[in-house]
Amino acid sequence: MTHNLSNNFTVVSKGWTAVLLLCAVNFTITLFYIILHSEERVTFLPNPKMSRARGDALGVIFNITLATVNGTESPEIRNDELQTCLETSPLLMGPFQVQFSNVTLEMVRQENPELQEGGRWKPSDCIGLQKVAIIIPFRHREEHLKYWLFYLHPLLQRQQLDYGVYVIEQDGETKFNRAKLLNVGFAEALKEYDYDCFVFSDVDIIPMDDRNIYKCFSQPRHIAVAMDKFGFRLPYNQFFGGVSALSKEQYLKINGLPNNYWGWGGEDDDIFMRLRIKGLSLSRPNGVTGRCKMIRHGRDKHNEPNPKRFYNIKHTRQTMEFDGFNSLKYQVIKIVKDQLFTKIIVDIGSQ
Ligand code: UDH
Ligand code: MN
Repeated sequence: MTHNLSNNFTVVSKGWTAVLLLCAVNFTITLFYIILHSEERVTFLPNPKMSRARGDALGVIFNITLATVNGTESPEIRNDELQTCLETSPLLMGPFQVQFSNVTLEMVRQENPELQEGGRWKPSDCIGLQKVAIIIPFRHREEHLKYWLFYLHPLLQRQQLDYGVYVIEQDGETKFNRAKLLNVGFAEALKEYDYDCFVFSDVDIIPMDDRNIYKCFSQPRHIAVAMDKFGFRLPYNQFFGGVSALSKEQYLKINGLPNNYWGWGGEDDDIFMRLRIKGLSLSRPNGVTGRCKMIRHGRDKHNEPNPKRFYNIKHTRQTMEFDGFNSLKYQVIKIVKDQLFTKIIVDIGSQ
């Protein structure tokens, strides 16, 4: 009898130990799940510093969320642990006011302390969806450049792009050649970083909605589709001017941009022809998201309308094979690294 009792006791006690062990395993698994899950949420949340600097509603929401998830600040996340940013950035605000007054370069530098030298930036809490080089053709437009930098740096950061800003300045006073400068920008930016997308932007065009993403799409992207100077609509259906984006592959497929458009006009239509000839089509934002402002200006010296542009556009099919990236020649005079941009001063010759 005594023997039986002690036997029963051992059986019962073994049962309890097993139950306790199961509880412990269950608890550990749950704990692991909670830790993993909370890290995922932290990774996808917006960059706190950036939102706070802007003082926008998102920043406030973010701080509260972060505090509940983590108790304190986001921990340093190592680069090899980063996940790709969300397809749609959670930092986008939609439409915003654009006006041209009271901006200095120093102000823009102070407002963008996270920029790496040369106007480079990438998200710190996720991997940017694309590596984008923004190429700006430039000469004597310092006044416009500061507004561009003032609006575009915060916008590109809200879009969570891994980007760099390249200002390609034509040296001397020969006839301006926008498309050739853009070709130089493509070549020079690629020497610095493995960019996979190139946004070609006039210095005087500012988007009015950050949902108009400065990145590349499966088809060449026209970005400045609703400019104020054209009554917020396309001037004509084939228009590819102002701001547009080509992936590295799309650019190379059309042998880059023409080098033979000296003076104003026609080069954007030539690019459109190149795309059409190579069987590419256009991708565009809608007319609301695609609103842009152009800073009002007169005609520049040494950029008079190019009388040859109509003749050139008619012959793109033939000329594009030997005039473009494969025939590009230029001489870099100087490279200036500013906090806000990389300026490349270049001799592109003359007509
Ligand atoms: N650009 C310069 N310097 C120049 C010429 C052109 O930086 O001397 C660049 C700049 O990025 C500019 C872009 O080339 O945004 C395109 O040139 P643009 O702004 O002159 O072209 P747009 O079509 O102007 O805007 C046409 C002339 C406007 C005359 C209007 C008179 N009412
Ligand atoms: Mn302009």
